[in-house]
Amino acid sequence: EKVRNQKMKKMACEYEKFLTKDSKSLLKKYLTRDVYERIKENFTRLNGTLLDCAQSGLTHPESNVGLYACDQHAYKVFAELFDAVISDYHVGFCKNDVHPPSNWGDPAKLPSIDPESKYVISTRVRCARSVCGYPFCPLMTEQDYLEIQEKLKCAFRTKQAELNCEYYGLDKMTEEQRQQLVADHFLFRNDDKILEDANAYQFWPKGRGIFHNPEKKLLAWCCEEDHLRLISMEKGNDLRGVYGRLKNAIGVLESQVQFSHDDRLGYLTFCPTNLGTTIRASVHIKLPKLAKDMDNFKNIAKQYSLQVRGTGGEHTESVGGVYDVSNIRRLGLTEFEVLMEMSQGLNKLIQEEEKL
Ligand code: ADP
Ligand code: CIR
Repeated sequence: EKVRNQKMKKMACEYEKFLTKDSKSLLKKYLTRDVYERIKENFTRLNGTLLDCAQSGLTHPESNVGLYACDQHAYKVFAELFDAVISDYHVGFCKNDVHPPSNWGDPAKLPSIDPESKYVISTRVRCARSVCGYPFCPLMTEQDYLEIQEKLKCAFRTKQAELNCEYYGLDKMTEEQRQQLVADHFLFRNDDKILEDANAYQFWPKGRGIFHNPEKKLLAWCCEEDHLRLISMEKGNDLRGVYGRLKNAIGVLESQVQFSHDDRLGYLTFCPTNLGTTIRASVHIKLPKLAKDMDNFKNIAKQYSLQVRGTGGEHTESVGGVYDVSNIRRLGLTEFEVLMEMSQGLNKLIQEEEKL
């Protein structure tokens, strides 16, 4: 209780400072004085406070969202704030809406993207899962990190034939190996200030690592932002193949590990932007004409429910004119619908490039 009270005091202080800062974040937009007063003393079963959810956003007014769930219960305990942020980000998903049941559909029925193979360099689809019974990073103990790593290693070992992935712990890797994996876009880093201040890097590199198959087309991140990120990626534009591989692999893992799921919000994740299907389907793409006016590029992308990121992912710049374009919405539609939205939007975006 003492720690909790200290956190509430710190929150009060940081909130007053935050009010004087300029920010376009969703935290700024929805943590109004009224909302703050109503939820400031709430806490989760694990004593997670509003500070544990908002710390990063308060420290970084440049955040897009600025809010994280410290554990699964935070979505209910601070619902007034989370629901507002969620319905703004996942356009159209309102307070009383319910995420549909999982439906990965038939990958072969997806439209092809960039049919003439003129623009797309590589294709990636990822999803996230949280292991049942554990909080998210800010409240995880060192023991939690190690246990989750063990559970995932065990699942991959049992299903070696289907998944065909080896585990490479961050603590066992040489610096050269690590850098190469990052440069090739396979591995995460720990230099994102926004995540650091969300308390996502505690006990680093304990419990962190990557699973991948020999071709590095199926990969899994252990205890990065979420307990598990499962990734399917390859050079080229074969979205059907990439998505199909992810569909099969997550099915196998779900037979081995129990993942946190909510009747209304779908699969639960640390960041509210990842709820629901948790799917981000992206391409690395060069659209040189659109990229000449970045504000316009981002606006057009947004009209097709697409987000533009830099080459190294979130909060990075573009290198050599390569952008990461992916779906914005993950909640309130099925997995298959997410992929349809992304592929149709991308084809429209390519048409816009060709008009210029
Ligand atoms: P996520 O939230 O999906 O993990 P990030 O924005 O943190 O996304 O990116 C993670 C990594 O994946 C980065 O190294 C990024 O460059 C890489 N990446 C994303 N999309 C693609 C793609 N289509 N092809 C190759 N690499 C990609
Ligand atoms: C932020 O607020 O900027 C980070 N917490 C990431 C939010 C999700 N990413 C995104 O919309 N680009």
